[in-house]
Parts: sequence; C-alpha cells; structure tokens
Amino acid sequence: MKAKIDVQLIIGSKSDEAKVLPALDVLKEFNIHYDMKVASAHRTPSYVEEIIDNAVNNGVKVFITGAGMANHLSGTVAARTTLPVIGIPLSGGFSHGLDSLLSTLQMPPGIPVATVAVDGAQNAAFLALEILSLENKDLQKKLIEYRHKQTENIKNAV
Ligand code: RP5
Repeated sequence: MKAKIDVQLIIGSKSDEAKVLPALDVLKEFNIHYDMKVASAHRTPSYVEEIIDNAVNNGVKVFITGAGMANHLSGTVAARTTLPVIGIPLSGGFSHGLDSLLSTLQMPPGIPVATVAVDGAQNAAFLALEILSLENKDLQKKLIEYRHKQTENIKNAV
C-alpha cells in the first residue's frame, strides 16, 4: 500500500526544481511523506486543478507551491482549496524574484497564500511541518529538538 501523502508540492516548471530541493531535504529529514508535481497555472491549468482535487481527495494536509515570474500557481491552488497553501516565490525573473514575491503574496482577502522569502524553500517545508505538528505530538517534539540543536550550533559556532 502506498504511504499517505501529507504534503503536496507543485512547481511551475522543471526549471524550478533545483530551487525547491531544499524543501524536500527538510521533509525527508522529518520523515514526512510528500509528492511533487510540475504543473503551470498558465500552461497546464486543468492539470493543476486535477492535481489539487486528487491531493485533497487523498487527504493531503498542506500544499507547497513554487513558481517564478508571475507566480499565479500559488493563488490558483489557494483559490481551489481551503487547505493551507505555502507559496515560494522563486527568483529568475527580471527583478530577481520581486515579481514572483508580489504575485505570490498580494492575494485578495479570503484566499491567503502563506508566502515565504524568495527562494525560501526550506522555510516553506518548516512551516508545513509546524502546521502538521498541530496534530502530531512526535513531530512537535522533533521540531523543538531541532530548534535546540540550532541554538546550540550557533552558540558554539566560533
Ligand atoms: C514560471 O516561469 C515557472 O515557474 C518558472 O519559474 C518560469 C520559467 O519557466 P520555464 O520557461 O523555464 O518553463 O511559470
């Protein structure tokens, strides 16, 4: 039987993949089951809808979306589900990500996209973990341990 997917990632292009790999590393480190698909709000709109609907029907809990330039992917996903959507604005456009940042976060009231920093894939994954940890005490413990370790590493850095 296939493991239940908790996090569905969608990226706008294969060319975005390298920039979101750090999110996958974090999810793997915390043993979270995820799936990642390439689909574009502009180039493959019905495929985007299909991915969202399948993920929702299969009990996914959080979406992470990443796209560069006009990042309408994140808003499109947020428009179709009431599950949390974490948007990663990706650099690469004419303004090194400012274009994507604004199009990811400037959403109309009622349709939020939790937007992380430009190329902030790791924080997208950490935010997803924090959401999942609301119903998962073990994960909550692991996140607290991670924070402690991070603090110690910084204190002992030099
Ligand atoms: C966006 O346009 C994609 O998310 C990507 O960041 C950018 C360029 O896409 P490609 O032309 O490389 O497919 O929609």
